[in-house]
Amino acid sequence: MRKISLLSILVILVSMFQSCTEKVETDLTKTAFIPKPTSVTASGGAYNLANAKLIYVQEGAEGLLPTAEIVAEKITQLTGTEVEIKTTNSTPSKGIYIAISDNDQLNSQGYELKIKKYIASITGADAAGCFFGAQTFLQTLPVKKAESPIYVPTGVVTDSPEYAYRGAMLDVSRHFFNVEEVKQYIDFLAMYKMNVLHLHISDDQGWRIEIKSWPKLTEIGGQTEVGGGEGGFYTQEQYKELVQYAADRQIMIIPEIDMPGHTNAALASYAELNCDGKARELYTGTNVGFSTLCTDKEITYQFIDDVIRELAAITPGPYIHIGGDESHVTAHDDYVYFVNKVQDIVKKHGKKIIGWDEIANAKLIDDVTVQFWADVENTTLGVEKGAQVLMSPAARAYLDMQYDSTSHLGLHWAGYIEVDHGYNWDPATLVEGITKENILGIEAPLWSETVTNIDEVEYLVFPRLPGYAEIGWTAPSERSWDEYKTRLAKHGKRFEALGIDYYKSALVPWEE
Ligand code: TNX
Repeated sequence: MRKISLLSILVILVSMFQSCTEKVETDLTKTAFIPKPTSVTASGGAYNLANAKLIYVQEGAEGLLPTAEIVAEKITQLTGTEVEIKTTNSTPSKGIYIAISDNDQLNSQGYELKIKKYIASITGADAAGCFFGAQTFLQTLPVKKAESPIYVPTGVVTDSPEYAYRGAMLDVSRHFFNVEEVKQYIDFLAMYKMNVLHLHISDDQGWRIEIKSWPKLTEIGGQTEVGGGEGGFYTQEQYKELVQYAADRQIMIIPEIDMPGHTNAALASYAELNCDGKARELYTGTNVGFSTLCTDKEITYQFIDDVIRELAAITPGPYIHIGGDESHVTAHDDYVYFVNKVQDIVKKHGKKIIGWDEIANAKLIDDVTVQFWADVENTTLGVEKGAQVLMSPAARAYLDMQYDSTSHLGLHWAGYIEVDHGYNWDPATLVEGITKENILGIEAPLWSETVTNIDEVEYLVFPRLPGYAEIGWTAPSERSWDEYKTRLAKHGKRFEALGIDYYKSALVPWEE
């Protein structure tokens, strides 16, 4: 008995000594935030995360509850203790507080994070701002479960994004990714304050969304993928589940039906969509530009009307992407006629249009966004016609480009994109004649010809994705590769803790 208590006293003494010798970080400006916030000031103290047993959410702002739940879950993972969520109509003095800000100086999607000794408060210009502020707070925490108390440096972060639209694309057609995998991809975007997931849900190799009025699209067109694997598709219920999961993380899903080219899966499912009335074979290769819908058949537009109607009904966001790229076997006039008609259909169903830069060759209705990927002429033509531009330059922002000639996944038709090359550009000055006023935002697409599962996706996405998130969020005057790479280096451990298989670029001074 006596011996045991002596031993326990010794254990207590040793652990006290250890915690005294562990340095508590009190300088908030040393935190490696990505994307880099507009302003960070330190106040030199420390907030003990043990105070975070309660998260208060402003009463009447129930839209903030998903943010509170995500923060609570993370804290529980790190501390092992349950975190309770409550609504309140007064500002608490202890815990975590999430509320819509009454500071009307905050820009849309902006927030203030104030960390004091007993309370961390996140006030956003809107629900999105609150979520982004919460992500900033989460980046102050250790990456793994800790045995000793967790301290967070005190101070204030004031922040808002450079561009309203910060996205990534996932091609689920060339290879299919299931609901769980797409949720993981959404989590990646959420960590870095990206707010758009563009889902490329139809292409030559696979049709991936249930359309109830055209069931063979998925019964036939969804049954394979590049390399001949079994493919797959989302039921409308599953798609809605993804939309909700994304919305809880302030991410909007933009679905893309690529047309008139990139449509072999549809042409294999319904013979009547082909000009010759003959169904095509399913395709599992990686060529592009060989398929086209029949632009002068009435049924083509009935088909599109049905698809867009069903898709618009389950897509709460304002946009539908109509593709329009690489329609090499559609005659120019037919292409223009087709894109004109499709714009009217999308508009009729209450959605705004995004299309790859080729669509600028058509007449553009109001409120169209042209996604620049390769052709400067097309894009400037789009701007002349009044379109906004979404910046996805293949040579800088394509997540499926290899890092260098040794990369075991990816393509290199637009060049190699090492981590610095992916980071070191400014959307507002990259293309002559396209300035910030024309730009809606930035998007990094991941085409999936060479990636078959989420681990392979991770290798191409990390560590480039945080860089694209920062380009979208942080003013160019505040960004430099030399400084960014030291922050990125500190995220390596974060990737590891999350089980992310990332590319350990030799250009980044990763921390051991
Ligand atoms: C070009 S980018 C494509 C895609 C391919 C991609 C591969 C664009 C609008 N079209 O069909 O998957 O290259 O990098």
